[in-house]
Amino acid sequence: PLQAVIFDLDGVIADTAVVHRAAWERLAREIGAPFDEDIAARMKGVDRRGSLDILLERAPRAYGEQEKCELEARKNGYYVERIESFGPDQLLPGARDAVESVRAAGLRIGLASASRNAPLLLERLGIAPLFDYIVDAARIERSKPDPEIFLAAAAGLGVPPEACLGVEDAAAGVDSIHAAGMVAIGMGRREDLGEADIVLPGLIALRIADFVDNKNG
Ligand code: B16
Ligand code: MG
Repeated sequence: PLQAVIFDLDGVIADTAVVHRAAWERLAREIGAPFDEDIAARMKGVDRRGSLDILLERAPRAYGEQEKCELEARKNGYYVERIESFGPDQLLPGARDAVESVRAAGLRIGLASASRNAPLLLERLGIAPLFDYIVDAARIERSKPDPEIFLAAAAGLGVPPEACLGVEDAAAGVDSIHAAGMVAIGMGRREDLGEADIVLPGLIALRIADFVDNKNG
């Protein structure tokens, strides 16, 4: 039976996927690297270095380790500048209700965000106390689609992976959930989330009761 729901943050709970994208696009312009829909889709849900490596695949020149760190810091500066002014208004529709309905159903709640800015963002959104366990992205070695982050969330909650449901907006995240042995709910468009077990337009459409075993039924 279902015991926990593990949420991704960017693009599921908060409207930050577009902010990450805009920051990468600005950096791409500055270094003369191409940026298109394909690159944006591949970057989604992938950690900072993984995203930078995708951006640099078609950059006009190669970058050394120290330069890569500088580019990451520059992109993060653009991102943080925007989320500093975020508040509860930047929660995606239905996000708070969805998380609270999971709690009301007696399930545990985890956060599996690759973002090192997740603690700041949760604070700004005013929902940090709703989570039983938040994975520390800085301690995750392998980016989504590797299962490490969702497995770490399940372990932190003290729940076996097969009793968890994962919620994601990115293809890499859906693959991470599946590799962890969990059921994947995708948020967004079916064509972006082909492998998801169920696709909903957003958390506003999540009815957690549909996923909880009904002992009387
Ligand atoms: P940061 P999620 C991911 O968060 C974002 O989807 C992805 O675009 C970003 O590159 C990654 O976090 C790292 O974020 O640079 O803030 O550490 O979707 O896993 O919540
Ligand atoms: Mg995401």
